[in-house]
Amino acid sequence: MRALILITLTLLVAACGNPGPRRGAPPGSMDALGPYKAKFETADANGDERLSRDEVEAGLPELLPRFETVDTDHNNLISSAELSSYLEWQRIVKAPPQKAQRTQ
Ligand SMILES: [Ca+2]
Ligand SMILES: [Ca+2]
Repeated sequence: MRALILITLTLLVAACGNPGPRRGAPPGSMDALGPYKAKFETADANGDERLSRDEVEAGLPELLPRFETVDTDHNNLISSAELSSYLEWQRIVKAPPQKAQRTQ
């Protein structure tokens, strides 16, 4: 009986308590923005967690030439998810290629 209770408790803990493997910040999380988080929040003048073209021009002008690229759903607003996806993509593109050769 005691073993049955233990097994039941173990299964319950496994079912409820295991959040699965962590993959960093969830998509759209402000944490994924890294150093851009503060810039995004500062540029977001009306606090709707999205940047209009005017807000980008005033607060993140370096992003303005890439506005259409970052605004993937073309709603003329850049969400934190769109910006973090863009930054992640930039990080991958700019990463130096892995060298397969070994030094002896
Ligand atoms: Ca805004
Ligand atoms: Ca958008």
